[in-house]
Amino acid sequence: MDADIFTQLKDELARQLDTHSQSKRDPAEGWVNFSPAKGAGLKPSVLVEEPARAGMEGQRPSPTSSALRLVSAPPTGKKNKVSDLSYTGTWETGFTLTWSYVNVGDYNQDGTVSIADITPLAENFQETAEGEGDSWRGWIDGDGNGVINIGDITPLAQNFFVQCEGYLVQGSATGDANSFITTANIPFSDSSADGGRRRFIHSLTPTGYRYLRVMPIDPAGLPGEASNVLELPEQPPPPPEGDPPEIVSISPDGGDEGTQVVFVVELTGDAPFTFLWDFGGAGEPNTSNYASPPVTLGAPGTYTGHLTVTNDYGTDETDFPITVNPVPKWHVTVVEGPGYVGEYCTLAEVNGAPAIAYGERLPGGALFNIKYVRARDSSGEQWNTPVVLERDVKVAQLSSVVISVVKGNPAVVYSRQTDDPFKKRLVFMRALDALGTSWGEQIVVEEDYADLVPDPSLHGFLFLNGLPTFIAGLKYYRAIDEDGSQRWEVCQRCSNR
Ligand SMILES: [Ca+2]
Ligand SMILES: [Ca+2]
Repeated sequence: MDADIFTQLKDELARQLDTHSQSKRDPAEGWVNFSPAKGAGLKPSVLVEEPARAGMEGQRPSPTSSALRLVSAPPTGKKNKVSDLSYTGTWETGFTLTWSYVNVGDYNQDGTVSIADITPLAENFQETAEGEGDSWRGWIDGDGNGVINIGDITPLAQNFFVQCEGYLVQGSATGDANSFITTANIPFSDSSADGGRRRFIHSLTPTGYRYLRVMPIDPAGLPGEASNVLELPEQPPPPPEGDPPEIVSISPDGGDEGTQVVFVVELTGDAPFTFLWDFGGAGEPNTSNYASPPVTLGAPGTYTGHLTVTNDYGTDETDFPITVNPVPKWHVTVVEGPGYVGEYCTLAEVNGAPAIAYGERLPGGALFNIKYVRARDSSGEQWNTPVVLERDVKVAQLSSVVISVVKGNPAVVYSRQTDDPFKKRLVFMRALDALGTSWGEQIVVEEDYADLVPDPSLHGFLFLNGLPTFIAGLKYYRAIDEDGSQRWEVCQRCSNR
């Protein structure tokens, strides 16, 4: 810094202060006799002591020190008005106020307009401040002409010894200028400059007011120029009083597959409630708004349901486990298909495995193949290729193909139409081996057995007392030899006729 510039600024300040003080203040006694220190810092000796920091709002301290020549004053006047007070936040989160420090002439932003504020002027002398806004240079261009120049001494002189001790944050319920009361006192030291304008940040949660302003005070607590007034949004009404839902328990925790269960929640809180159930895929329906929804459980497994309960005062939600237990079921194996297979069928155990005799209805519907098939294993999981016992048979209606084991080998009896439509023939066949791979000749048990009723049915094919026996309608048939290969006899007509 050029000492000449400093001297020039200092002289101008002295001249202006002299003029200024004659009209507004006591003569600036003691103002003379200062000079810039040589070297770095260039802090001019302050010829005026600061007033005692009373810290008592509204009370100006009496000048007790003989060295006290000037009495401080808070920033006042239109140009010293904080006009950028703003807020962020909500009633829920609370509000944060920000504003910029305003004290015209306090170029070094130390809170006081004093001789020390010449230094930044001197250091930046003749620099442009055009478009600098809130930067350091924008601030020290006190007369706002876009250049740091001798003219910036004038605001300094006019506000000489104006002091900002801090800011009062004031709230009002109505916004009326006289209704603001102080809610916080923010000391000057709470601000930060960060290379530009000094700023204040203050967080608060208003109670009973929604209009806010800040007010600079001097060390004596005297208020200066009030800032712009903020109007906060209207405070939302307080939440209604009542207990939110709290889920205590949910039952049941599962059930058997395919069964319907009704889920019930035990909860506390004030009715009415709304419910949102999600059963996590455990059954149908998968979601419900019922308080106690019925659900038909689906596939076995472990599922995670979710329940949300809401009332006017809040919400509670929770996961809950649903275990769907498997139910033992019949094991089903399709023996033969497709086609019209499986009419007139009967089942027997043949050498330790299930075997079936049955009819296969042929295309056209009038004729059948009489077939035999045995499983490869005792549990009937795998089946052999069916053996055709007789082709193109017209099976007597409401009759059957009955199977049994005769002298160690599978055997069947079935009924069929003869060429005479009024006659129904009973046929016996026995396999030549224990598994039924190959079969013997047809034995006609009776050429026309339907003489009692039109459609006697076949049942109860047994190897009884060493002889194959069965019934057809109420006629009881028994072979005369153990493998049924000889003539059969009708032992008894089991009726009164
Ligand atoms: Ca200053
Ligand atoms: Ca200027």
